[in-house]
Amino acid sequence: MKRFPHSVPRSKRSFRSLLAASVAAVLIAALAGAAAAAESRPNVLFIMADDLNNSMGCYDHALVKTPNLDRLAQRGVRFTQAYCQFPLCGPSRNSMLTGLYPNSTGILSNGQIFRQTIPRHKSLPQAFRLAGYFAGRIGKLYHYGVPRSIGTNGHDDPGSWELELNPAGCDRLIEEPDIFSLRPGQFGGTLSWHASPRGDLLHTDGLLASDAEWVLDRCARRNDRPFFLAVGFYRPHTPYVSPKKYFEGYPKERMPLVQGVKEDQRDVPAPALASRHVEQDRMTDDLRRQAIQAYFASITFMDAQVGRVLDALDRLGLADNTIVVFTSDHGYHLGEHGLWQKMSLFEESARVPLIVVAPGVTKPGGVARTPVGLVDLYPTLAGLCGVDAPDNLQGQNLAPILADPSLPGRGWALSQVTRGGAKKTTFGFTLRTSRWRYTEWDEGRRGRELYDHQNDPREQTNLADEPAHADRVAALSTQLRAAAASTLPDSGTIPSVRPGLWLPNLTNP
Ligand SMILES: [Ca+2]
Ligand SMILES: [Ca+2]
Repeated sequence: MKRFPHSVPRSKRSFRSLLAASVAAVLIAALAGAAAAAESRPNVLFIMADDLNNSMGCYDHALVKTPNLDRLAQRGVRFTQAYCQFPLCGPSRNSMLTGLYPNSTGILSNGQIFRQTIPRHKSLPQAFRLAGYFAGRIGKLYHYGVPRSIGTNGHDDPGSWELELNPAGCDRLIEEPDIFSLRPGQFGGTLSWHASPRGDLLHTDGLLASDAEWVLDRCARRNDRPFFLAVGFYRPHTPYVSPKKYFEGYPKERMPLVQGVKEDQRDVPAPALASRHVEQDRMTDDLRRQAIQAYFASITFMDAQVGRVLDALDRLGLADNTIVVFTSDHGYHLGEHGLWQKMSLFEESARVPLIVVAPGVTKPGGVARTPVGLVDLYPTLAGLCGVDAPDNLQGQNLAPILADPSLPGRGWALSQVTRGGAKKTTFGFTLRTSRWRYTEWDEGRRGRELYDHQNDPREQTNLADEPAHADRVAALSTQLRAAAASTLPDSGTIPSVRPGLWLPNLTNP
C-alpha cells in the first residue's frame, strides 16, 4: 500500500515540496524567460540633425557648446571618421535608410524617394516595423524641402512608419518675413538666419522634442512592443533660426574666419569647387561672422532639444534597453576652400558626427577612429536587434567595432557627388582611409586630389600630381574604383527614376 504524504518523514516531505516548488519555479522562469525574450529586444532611438558638421564639444570644437550630445557620447562610442555617402540631404538619407549606396538607390538628387527606383526594397524602419516593432517618425528622416515642407510629410515613405508627426513652429509659420537671406525671400538653399524673440518650445525643433517626449511616454506605458523611434531635427539647416539667447553665446567678433582661400584654391581641380555660390563669394567678413554665429547658435539650440529627448528616455526608465544613435545627413562648410554648405567632397562636407550607445555592447567613453559610413547603420541596427534585413545591403555591421572600438573594420569610406546638369552628369568619388583622402573627378579626367590627413587635416595641399606620391595615387585609384564598382547593384547599372511610382505631393502647411 502506498504511503500517504502525511506518513512521509518531515525531511523528505519538505524535500518533495521543495522539488515541486523548484520545478514550478523553473517553469515560471522559463515562461517568464520566453516572455522576456520577446520583450527584451532593444528599442532604437534614432536621432538626426540636418546639415550638422562636426562642430561639437565632443569633437573638440573650441567654441561650440553641445553639452547634451557630449554626455551622450560619454555613454557609448563616438566615431571620429564617419562619412556620408553623398553630401546632400535626399541622396544621403535614401542611402542611409535603405542600406545601399546612391549608385544602387538611383537617388542622386533631392525631391525623390527610393520607391521611384527600387520600390520593393525594404527600408531600415520598415524592416523593424515588419519585425513587430512600433516604428515612428517625428520630423525629417527622408528628404524635406526646408523650410517649405516643414509641417508636411516631405518626401516621406509611408511604408516605413506607422506613426508620422510633422510639427511646424514659429520659425516656419510666423517668423519667415523676419529672416535675413543672402537671396531675399529664399531660405533653404542659401545662407539665411534670424535670432528669434520666441522661446525653445515654440520652434519646430522644440515641438519635435515635445512630441518625442509624448511618444516615449506612450511607449514606456505600453511596453508590449519594442520601438524604433526616429527623431529628425531640422537645425542647423538654413535658415539658421533659433531663440536669441543661443546667439548670445557666440559673440560675433569671436567667430573664426577661414584665411588664405585664394592660395589654397590654386591646386584644386575646378569640379571640387563647383558647389560655390556667387552671393557667398561676395559676402563681407561681417556677414561671414554673422552666418557662423547663427549656425553655431542653431547647433546649441538643437543640442538642447536632443537633451530633452535623452532626459525623457532616462526619466521613463527606457535608457537601459534602448540603442541610441545620433548622426547628421552630411557635413557642412563654413568658408573652407571658399565653400559654404554642402555638395563638396572635402572633409568638412563628407564627414558627419556619429554617436552610438548600445546597452550591453558599447562601453562608456569609447572612441572609434576607423572610417565608417552612414550606409553601415542599417546592417548594424538590424543585427543588434535580431531584425531580418535584405540580403543586398552594402554596408558593414559595426557591432564588432561598437564592442571594441580599436578594431579596423572595413577601413575605408566612400562618398560621391554629381556635377553638371541632368543631361550631362559626371561623378566625383572620394575614398577616405584612416590617413588619406583620394578623390577622382569624372574618373580622373577632370582632376584628382590626394590629401595626407596625418600632416594636413585641413586638406590644403593637393599631393595628387607629386611624383613622390605616384605609386600611392595608383594604388588608391585602384582601391577607389573597386569600391565604386561594388556600390552598383547586380545589374551593373544605376536604377533610373521611373515616373508613375510614388510621388509625394507637397503643399505648404
Ligand atoms: Ca541635410
Ligand atoms: Ca590647396
